[in-house]
Amino acid sequence: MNETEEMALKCVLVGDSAVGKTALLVRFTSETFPDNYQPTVFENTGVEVYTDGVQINLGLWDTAGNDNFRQIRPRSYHQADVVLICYSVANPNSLASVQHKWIAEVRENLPRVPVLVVATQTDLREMGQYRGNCISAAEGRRVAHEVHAKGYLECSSLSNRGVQQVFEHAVRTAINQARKQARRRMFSLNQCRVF
Ligand SMILES: Nc1nc2c(ncn2[C@@H]2O[C@H](COP(=O)(O)OP(=O)(O)OP(=O)(O)O)[C@@H](O)[C@H]2O)c(=O)[nH]1
Ligand SMILES: [Mg+2]
Repeated sequence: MNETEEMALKCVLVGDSAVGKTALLVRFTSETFPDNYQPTVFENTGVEVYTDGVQINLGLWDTAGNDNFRQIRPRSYHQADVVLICYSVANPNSLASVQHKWIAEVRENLPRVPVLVVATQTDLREMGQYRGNCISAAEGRRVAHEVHAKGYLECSSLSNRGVQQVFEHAVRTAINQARKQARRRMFSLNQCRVF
């Protein structure tokens, strides 16, 4: 990331198959919702966003939840600034995977990059066969805390709730991390001068 007037950030989405990573990206970038499920292999796109008057070129990297493509994922992690680990509130296995699979894989590839846990498909709490059996926000937040995520967000791409906030939060988190690192670099430079 370079911190000039125009900034470039890379955001990677991971999580189990069919939790709604692609739908989240499609909703955010094109204001539409893809009904049909087409498993992702590897995709990336970019959008321009503005945060606090700074223009940011936000690279969005979609990955495959399916483990047949796990060899490809490290390419997506390369030089990422923030990672969104997604799970579906209607799928308890996908939340278990956040704890038992995704955080380990992300940390192996990106030991210090901030992670956000993102709950998807929250509309299913209110309608359909999963109504009444979905994972609560409190449970999701507990897991986010356990994996030392920098934040926890909820969204529904279908009903377009919380989508914008996910990416706003991702951008702010990445910027904060970059500023912290810059301060640390400055501090160690000053120490070099003192000793
Ligand atoms: N009800 C509901 N369904 C959703 C939502 N988001 C995605 N879906 C549906 O869930 C299915 C899977 O969505 P995808 O976005 O393709 O899932 P994915 O996580 O990208 O899956 P992989 O590419 O295999 O890793 C599709 O049929 C979507 O229409 C949502 O917010 N609410
Ligand atoms: Mg996908």
